Amino acid sequence: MDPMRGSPSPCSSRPPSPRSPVCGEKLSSYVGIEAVLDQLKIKAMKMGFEFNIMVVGQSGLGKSTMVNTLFKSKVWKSSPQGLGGPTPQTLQLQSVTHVIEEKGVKLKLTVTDTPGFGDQINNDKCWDPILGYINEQYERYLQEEILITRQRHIPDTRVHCCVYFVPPTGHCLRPLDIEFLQRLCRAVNVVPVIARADSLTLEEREAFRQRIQHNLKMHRIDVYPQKCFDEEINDKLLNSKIRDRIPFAVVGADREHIVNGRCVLGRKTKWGIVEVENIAHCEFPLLRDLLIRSHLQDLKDITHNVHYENYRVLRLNESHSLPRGPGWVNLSPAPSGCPLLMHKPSKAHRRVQEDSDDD
Ligand SMILES: Nc1nc2c(ncn2[C@@H]2O[C@H](COP(=O)(O)OP(=O)(O)OP(=O)(O)O)[C@@H](O)[C@H]2O)c(=O)[nH]1
Ligand SMILES: [Mg+2]
Repeated sequence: MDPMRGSPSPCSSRPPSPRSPVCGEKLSSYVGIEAVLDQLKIKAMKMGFEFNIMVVGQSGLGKSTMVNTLFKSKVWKSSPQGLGGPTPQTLQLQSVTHVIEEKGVKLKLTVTDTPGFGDQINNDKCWDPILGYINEQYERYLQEEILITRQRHIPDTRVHCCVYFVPPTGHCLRPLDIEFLQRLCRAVNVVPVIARADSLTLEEREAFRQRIQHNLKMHRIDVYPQKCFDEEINDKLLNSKIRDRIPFAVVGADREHIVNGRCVLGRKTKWGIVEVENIAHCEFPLLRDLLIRSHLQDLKDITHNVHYENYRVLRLNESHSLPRGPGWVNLSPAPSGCPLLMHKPSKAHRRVQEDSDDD
């Protein structure tokens, strides 16, 4: 037991016995239900957490640099091997996984880097490989889930959040971004960011942000955190503050510099250093806090209860006409190269799923 917090030590494998009633507390009225929180905490700490992020955007916007920034930034202090030197162009989808441990809590963080799109003469269907990958992970999970003897813990490679890089043109969203985002938002949680924000002045950033927000609204692109999933007043307050700041204006860097005796991640320019973790310089800390500190579990819940659920329903409906036999759980192959178009889920739909999960 941790004497300071009155909670069980994370190393203890058994939940603590319920607290003895304090003097004056009625013996008969105390059951010890609160101990369930400790039980959940111990279980969660033993299992650890899995979280998968994907970065998407046009070539050269700093996606690979951002992956390195995430891993090198101060919360994790873990430097993947092979970093240093110029970042090569990404030519295929690749994932980097690190297990990060803080105060006894383990997080298996996977970031999937994708090749830039949009530099072909014909950018038709340039979203196919990315949507194909997202659906492939849903399919994997589904195939495991429908097995008669399924694993107790299904490895989760589903993309919980897709960070979409908008080029810092200072104008508005391009038709290609609009088309891509419309498709992406139906399949996954999307957090748009203004890439290479150091190329815009503070006024330009703000005006660009507002124009992008307007574009998103006009084209009904429902980025994360989606308004329809705010469940209570506190969610609403917090999320509406986040919605006002989205897209975050981010800067990526994987080099460390000494500023006033401190070692900081940043981009060295002739006139000074742009510090990526300094909120006065860019909004990378807001992005990181949203992803890890405040909304990690919510991103996972929406992925499971909404996006994956849509995929599952569609796939099971598709296979409904299959004859039932000994192998009836086998689904027909997922349509390749043609990501499923999904309807916007209702809040009620998500609730129903959550209820059934609780059961
Ligand atoms: N000014 C500025 N340059 C950046 C930023 N982030 C990355 N860069 C630079 O932009 C160049 C391209 O960065 P990458 O991270 O390779 O870009 P990418 O989006 O992964 O490119 P592809 O792999 O081709 O899709 C590199 O020289 C980076 O150092 C940023 O926030 N600001
Ligand atoms: Mg790259």
